Amino acid sequence: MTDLPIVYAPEVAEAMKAGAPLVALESTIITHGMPYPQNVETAKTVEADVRAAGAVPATIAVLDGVLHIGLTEGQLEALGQATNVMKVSRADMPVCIALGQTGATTVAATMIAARIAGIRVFATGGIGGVHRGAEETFDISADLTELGQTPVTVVAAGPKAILDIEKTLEVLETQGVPVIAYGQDELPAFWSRSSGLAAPLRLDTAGEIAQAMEMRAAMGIPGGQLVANPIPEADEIPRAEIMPVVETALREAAAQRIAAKEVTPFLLRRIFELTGGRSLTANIALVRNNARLAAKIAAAHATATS
Ligand code: PSU
Repeated sequence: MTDLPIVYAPEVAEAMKAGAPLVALESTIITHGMPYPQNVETAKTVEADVRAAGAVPATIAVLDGVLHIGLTEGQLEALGQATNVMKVSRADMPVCIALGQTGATTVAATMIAARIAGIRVFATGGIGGVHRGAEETFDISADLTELGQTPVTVVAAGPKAILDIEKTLEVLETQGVPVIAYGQDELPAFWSRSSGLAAPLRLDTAGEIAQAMEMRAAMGIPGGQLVANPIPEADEIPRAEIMPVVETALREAAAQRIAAKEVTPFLLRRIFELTGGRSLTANIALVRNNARLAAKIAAAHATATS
């Protein structure tokens, strides 16, 4: 049998032994979601937010063929500046590890790694979903099917507004994934608190979200939960402002025939340029907000199961 090369950061290993709350964090947002140096600064700040909220952060990445659960500051810094890092999902993470390569984990890959490590809660910015025009391209993120099969609660700020949000909700429903808006009825849409669509479920406390996760496990239902946490009001870009920018970026992506894994990084980069950096400020604020909520959910879960 081939063993999985896996390394736990000391802080993570200690928390696991003590049954302390842990929050998984992904690395694609560092390598493909934000420019340097804001990517590394944000990764460090988000880890500090998790600690301040009483949990231990575990940023996940594949470094030279080893799955890391928790990164040192030096590793974060190196990853944030590295070029030609793979963006790995369910399909390519085993290949990346087998060949000794370096890969940043998407939501799907981070969920798999969190499951292996026994981490139940994970914070990110926004999940991948059904891209516009998917009826032609079949471009549907593997994040959605992962949520249907891997038992991790993912805290995001809702589907990115670059997606077809209605179709994303449909696929999540088919996959049996509870989509839970936190503290409001409407589904948030990443940079905006509003999407124009009602969320399938609403919960108002971290404790309730942890209870729902535990009940799912008790019933033997596979899969995770998606928590859609609205961006703080002070940081949001209202829908009316962001949507025309999104449309422009989408038109450019189509004209340049950007496809598959390149679509999301291309759109995030163009929206950053078109908003004069405002989309990045919002992105950083929403990730931090998600990290804080994830830490509270992890703490409630640790208390309930200790
Ligand atoms: N959240 C962000 N920025 C990102 C992502 C999430 O704020 O870049 C990444 C996640 O890793 C997610 C990926 O899995 O975008 C979606 O990519 P795709 O649409 O190719 O599945």
